[in-house]
Amino acid sequence: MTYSFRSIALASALTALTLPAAAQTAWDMPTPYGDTVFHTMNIMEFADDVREATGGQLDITVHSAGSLFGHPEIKDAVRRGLAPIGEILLSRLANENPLFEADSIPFLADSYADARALWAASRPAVEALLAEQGLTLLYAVPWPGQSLYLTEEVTDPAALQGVTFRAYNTATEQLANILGMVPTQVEAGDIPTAFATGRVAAMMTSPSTGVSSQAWDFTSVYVDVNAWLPKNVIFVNTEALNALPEDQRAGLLAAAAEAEARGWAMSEAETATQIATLESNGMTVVQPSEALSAALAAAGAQMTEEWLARAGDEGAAIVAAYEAAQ
Ligand code: PCA
Repeated sequence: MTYSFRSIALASALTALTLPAAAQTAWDMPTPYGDTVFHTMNIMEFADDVREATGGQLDITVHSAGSLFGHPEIKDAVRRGLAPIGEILLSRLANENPLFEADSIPFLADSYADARALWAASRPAVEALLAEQGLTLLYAVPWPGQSLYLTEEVTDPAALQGVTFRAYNTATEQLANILGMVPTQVEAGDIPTAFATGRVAAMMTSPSTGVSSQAWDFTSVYVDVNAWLPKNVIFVNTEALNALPEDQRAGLLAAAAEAEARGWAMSEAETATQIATLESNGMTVVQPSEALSAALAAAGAQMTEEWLARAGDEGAAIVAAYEAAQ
């Protein structure tokens, strides 16, 4: 039997019609922080990179500032598959396991080099704990060092007694309690309202969050304590990851590795510029007094000890690996 050119052309046209189109995937990505925050800007770039690497086949829509799920809901939303991918502050999971809050202990790792070494030492444990919940860690990026925002300069740590304090995880709550302050949990986006309504009068956060919340509107002194660099983590529902075609999965992982490197550089680069922005908006930038430094260092030592007691052998192994790398 011979085929005419016409029937061959027709047959291949029909084959083309019945071939499945390359699968396109649309992912919603809930994140906690606002659009002007460098973490969110980095994630937007990550989503662009993923689109580019996959020829538009994997299309991530970022829902910033807790607009799709609130910060406390994001991890479980991704675990349950309500959203395939998301971002949270890692230490918000401290109630599940103390290994998640190693990066929020004052002065355990208070430079970018130390933060990198601590992350290298703790990453395998964090990955394994998330994997148990059906989550795959994609990347982590630290905030700049955490410093103290006050309405007036404090040189004697006794002056902090009874001052209301905005906390964002259990570690900041513990620190406040040790210093005799009165902590209240407040999401980053609610900071201006919490100060304006008198719920809190002091906080410790990065210069990045100081700028994004316009801290000069409600505090006047930035005490450059630079005590720890807590990280945001970006993670994906493992089933959703495995359901991607191989090339899309590879594109996603490559973009994540790039976002991790870029995010650490962005964080480090904006530390000085954001402190300068606080200052140019009228805040006084001071170094901590000796007495305040000593009180904060003592609080850090106490929190390290208490964390080691909570985190057991695994915590001790992380600290040992971290110290060996320094
Ligand atoms: N900003 C976030 C977490 C740490 C930081 O620098 C916040 O204040 O909520």
